[in-house]
Amino acid sequence: MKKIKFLNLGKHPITNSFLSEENPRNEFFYNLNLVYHQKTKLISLDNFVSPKKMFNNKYAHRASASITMRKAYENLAKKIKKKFNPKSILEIGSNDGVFIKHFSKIRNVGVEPCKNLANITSRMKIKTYDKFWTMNLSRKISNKHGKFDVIYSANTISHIHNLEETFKAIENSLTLRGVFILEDPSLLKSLQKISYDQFYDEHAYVFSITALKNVTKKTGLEIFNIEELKTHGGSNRVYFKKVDNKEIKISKTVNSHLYNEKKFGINKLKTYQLFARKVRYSKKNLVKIFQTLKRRKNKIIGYGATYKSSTILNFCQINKNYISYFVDTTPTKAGKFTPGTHIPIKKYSGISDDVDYAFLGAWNFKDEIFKKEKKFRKRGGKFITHVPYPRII
Ligand code: JHZ
Repeated sequence: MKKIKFLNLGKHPITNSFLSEENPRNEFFYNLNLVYHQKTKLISLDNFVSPKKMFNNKYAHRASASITMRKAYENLAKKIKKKFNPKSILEIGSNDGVFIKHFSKIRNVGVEPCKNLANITSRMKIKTYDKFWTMNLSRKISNKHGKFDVIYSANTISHIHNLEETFKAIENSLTLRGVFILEDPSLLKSLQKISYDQFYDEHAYVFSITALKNVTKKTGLEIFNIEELKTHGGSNRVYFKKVDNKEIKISKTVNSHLYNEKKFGINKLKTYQLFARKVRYSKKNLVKIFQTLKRRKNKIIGYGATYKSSTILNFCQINKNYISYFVDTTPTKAGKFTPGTHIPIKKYSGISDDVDYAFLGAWNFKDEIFKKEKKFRKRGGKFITHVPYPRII
């Protein structure tokens, strides 16, 4: 299958490798290049990083770290119960249990290859397999627990390299009338917002509906509904059913998404070449903002040491010379250093009075953060963002 390179984002470290020492020896770097797959219209990284290097016993991200997400998962659990009334549910990438814990009254099983996270849900008495999702695991789980009425996976399928096996294994674990619900960042939204930070080692793919339709063709699954979400800067919640299940009707949302994507040019290489030009322009302007503020002796910190921001910092070479430190609410990131750029991360306890500007690493939580940081903004403190274009807000 032919793939065409359209953007070179340079050398990048493992985004999950928050460093215990400032200048470690032998930090691992790989080339972050984006490619367009001519046949399927998938957008992916050119070279995948080994899953074992990324998803390990020291996985830092906690899905429950923000109020926005905790509420979103609680509401979704209510919605799924009402709509599908499942007797069993499986979650692929169950992280710290923020979603699956709402299904304690039915058969609930988690799959989570990061052992430190799997231990959290195991302690909650949720049967959790600390393994990667494969056909073998799907068979093993089905033999032990039966098939599932709902399979849910947020921000995980885009991390798995072998898509055909992944979807076939999901099909294998679903009951006849079962539904699979996937949530992942939207390619269309990433292109529109020039949020190239959606591309990093873990995000092997950023999905369009067009590509998802193409790659699931031979897997026995088909899309029957799509919801647009604000989470993670713009995501799609995509509902799949078995092709043989004719009871569920295909909603108009499917064709309207395909139409909108086609209109935008998702199927055309030149759309990505234009995106690449916009990314390089965005970098130039973001660096200019940092340089100007630093020249004027402003104190700049980072707000939210996200995985996404790793792409920005490493691509734009924004390091300690520009950002004094990051603040982040995640306990496992506190006291560490950002991968590649080695900026210290402090445990969040408000923004200190000497800070003039804060770079919004967690721009996808802007509303939640602005609500929390009224005092900082009132005293003249400002945020720097690169989405949809570099500016001070
Ligand atoms: P957040 C991770 O990416 C990795 P990241 C992963 N690959 C993925 O796909 C997405 O999640 C879903 C902090 N924060 O969710 C908490 C504050 O400090 O955007 C988090 O460290 N204060 C699985 O890292 C980070 O920001 C706050 O007020 O890009 C947010 O990370 C808030 C709201 C957040 O995902």
